[in-house]
Amino acid sequence: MHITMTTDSQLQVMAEEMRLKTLRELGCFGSGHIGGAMSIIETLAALYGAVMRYDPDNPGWDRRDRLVMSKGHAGPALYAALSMCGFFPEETLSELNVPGGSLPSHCDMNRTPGVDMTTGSLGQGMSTAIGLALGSRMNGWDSKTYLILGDGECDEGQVWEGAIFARHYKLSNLVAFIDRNMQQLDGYVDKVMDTGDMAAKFSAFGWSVQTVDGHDPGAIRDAAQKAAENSQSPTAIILKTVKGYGCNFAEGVEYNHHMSFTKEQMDSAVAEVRARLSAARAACG
Ligand SMILES: Cc1ncc(C[n+]2csc(CCOP(=O)(O)OP(=O)(O)O)c2C)c(N)n1
Repeated sequence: MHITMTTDSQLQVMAEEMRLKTLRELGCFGSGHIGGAMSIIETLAALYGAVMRYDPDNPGWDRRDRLVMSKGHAGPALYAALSMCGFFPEETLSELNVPGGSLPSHCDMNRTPGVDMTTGSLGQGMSTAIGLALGSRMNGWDSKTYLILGDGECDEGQVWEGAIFARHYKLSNLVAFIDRNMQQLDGYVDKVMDTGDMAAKFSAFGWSVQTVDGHDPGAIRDAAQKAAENSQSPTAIILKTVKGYGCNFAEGVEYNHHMSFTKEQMDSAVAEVRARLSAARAACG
């Protein structure tokens, strides 16, 4: 079971709704990981709107597809997606970071319905996603595991150890998205640690590689569907993204990883996204 968004423009509407909910969620808390949440919205819309198999009434269904948000600080974007898919009521989004609540800053599978893996220590999501993919295969399930990595996160050696492992075991049911927004916590990726040509690197590690516009949910859906046809190797999908995309006080700002903001700034960002949402709805006809 999943929401089936058949057209590109429907997926675009879903993405803008998700962006709006994520901003409101962060707005309730007053600060947060805006940059990396905004850059991954269209991927979540494509996955939850048109690609993944899941059942919100049975989040632990063993034959579901799994998502590992390895850049766990983007939890708020995932929570918006999960609420839109019916895993919990939308009102819960106002409880981001509330002590003892179900929506912690970073993803926690023991606290949030629909979160498939606990994350936050960068690099580890590659290993846990591999475990999920291998486990699915050993159980004879046709489930897929989708992994979301940050490009700064790819500084972690664990990512590349996992890349070797996944290729060796031909984990074609594993698809890794790399959020190539070229920024990380303390600045631009090429200044902090230049990771070079990410597509060439994954290709050299034996993965099938695609590169797509990470703000085009239809292109991301198509790339995921193409990956599903590959039975020989894991797939890496490099997402060309902009950190803070669509949030007017974050986009284009060097230090937009974790931000505080005024009510006026957030109101202005929300108003702009509302306008984008109206335009996307109008494009749907
Ligand atoms: C092992 C580890 N080292 C350092 C950190 C601190 N940290 C949190 S987010 C971040 C930068 C992540 O950048 P990137 O992966 O590019 O994420 P994005 O820009 O997409 O948000 C760092 C260094 C961490 N969470 N885990």
